[in-house]
Amino acid sequence: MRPSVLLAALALGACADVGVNPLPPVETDTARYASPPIPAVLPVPTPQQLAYQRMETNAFVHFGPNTFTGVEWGDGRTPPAAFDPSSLDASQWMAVLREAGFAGVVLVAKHHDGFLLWQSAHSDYSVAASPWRGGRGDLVREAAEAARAAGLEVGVYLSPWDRNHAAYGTPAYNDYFAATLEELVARTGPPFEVWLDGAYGPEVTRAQLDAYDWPRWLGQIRRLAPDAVIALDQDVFWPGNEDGSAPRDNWSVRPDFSRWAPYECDTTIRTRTHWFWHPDDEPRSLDELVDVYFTSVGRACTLLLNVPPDRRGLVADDDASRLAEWRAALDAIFADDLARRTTTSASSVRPGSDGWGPGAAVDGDPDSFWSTDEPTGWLEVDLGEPRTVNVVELAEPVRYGQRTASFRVEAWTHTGWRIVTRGTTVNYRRLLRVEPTTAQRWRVVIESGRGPAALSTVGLYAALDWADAWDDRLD
Ligand code: FUL
Repeated sequence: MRPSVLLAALALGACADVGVNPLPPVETDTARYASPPIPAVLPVPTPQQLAYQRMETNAFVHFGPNTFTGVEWGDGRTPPAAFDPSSLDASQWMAVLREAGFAGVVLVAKHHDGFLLWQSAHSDYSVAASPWRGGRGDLVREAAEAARAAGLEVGVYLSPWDRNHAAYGTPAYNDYFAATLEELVARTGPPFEVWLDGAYGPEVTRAQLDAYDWPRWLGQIRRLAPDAVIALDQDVFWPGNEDGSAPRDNWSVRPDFSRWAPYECDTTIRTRTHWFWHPDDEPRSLDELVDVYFTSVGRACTLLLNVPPDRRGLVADDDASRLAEWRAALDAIFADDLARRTTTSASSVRPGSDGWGPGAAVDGDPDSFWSTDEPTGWLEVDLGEPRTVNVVELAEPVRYGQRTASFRVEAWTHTGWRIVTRGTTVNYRRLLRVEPTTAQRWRVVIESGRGPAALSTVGLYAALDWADAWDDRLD
């Protein structure tokens, strides 16, 4: 991680909180969350945060003058003539992204070089000055329309650090930034996410950073896009790396438990440090990208995977085929949940749970859940016959707060219950890669937690083709 990025995160008032105190004070608010009847443990997600977490995988699109000059951080002096994709087709991007299973796409509308990918009334440094489409193209509008037509939600990235704008670092820049935000949202329609990147280079002074009018910009986003989550470190948080990896012990809360704070794992499909397309880069291996899924989505972190279009203005063929392989691999891994609608039993069931017993954890409905009256308990799944399993999926109903602090997964053998794996947090979703284990009866034991134990999902999968590859990556 670049120190500038960390400093910027600190400047925003919230750096990554890896390894939060696992047994925090418990506050409950039964009255506000009485239906269905389980006491909420605070904090709970906002509806926007919950909707965002349910998206699970989104794509990031970095494209601009840097694509053509081969740099990552343009200095803001690249002539607009450099921006000249030969056959740009945003609907091709969106078809690839949709096929790959992404729920949304975050468009980089202005990177640090200050070049605007839309027709703006407030700057000449934009697509309007480029040869692309004779200077009449509006990439933000076009990409947003193509995304929505493909069924993808749209988010926007607008860099506060601007290496082109003459007023950068002065109060006048705040007006410019606010005006461009307004234009941007008018073009994209309501975004699901607004990404205000905190990065800046060594030439930036403290006084320039202090001149940013965060309260104004954030207030403006809340007004223009009330359903959006704001990154970084406002509604969704950066986990402290760009590898696509969240901590195994992942509490989606601020360290003082004052509010809900889910992670977003941003990483890139090509060479790790490259967000823009470069001719010599290759897509990361399928193995690595499957790993990314388990270390992000599998640890309750929404994945934001960057897929940068090439100089033609198309998603490169090798990226498109790697994404298709990735989707196929994930579909195959999760094709058959062996636990779905099997026989279940539990240590106890919370009275008045709307009829939701342990079966609610294997019904495929993320909104129904098993719960007890105690912070500990177990839920057993009987598969009817011995099956070999190497992926375990758990989830808890985080709508009512995050509770599990430690758990273990066990399989019944002729000598009794054998521990297959153990962990700390379950959170929104937990995927555990375990040694292939053959058993008919499986159980999840919640060993400790905040408030009554609850599980909305227990899933068991046989992804045995991957067993060798995962040998050194087991949970
Ligand atoms: C960083 C930026 O500096 C990179 O260029 C990229 O946009 C990444 C997603 O965020 O802070």
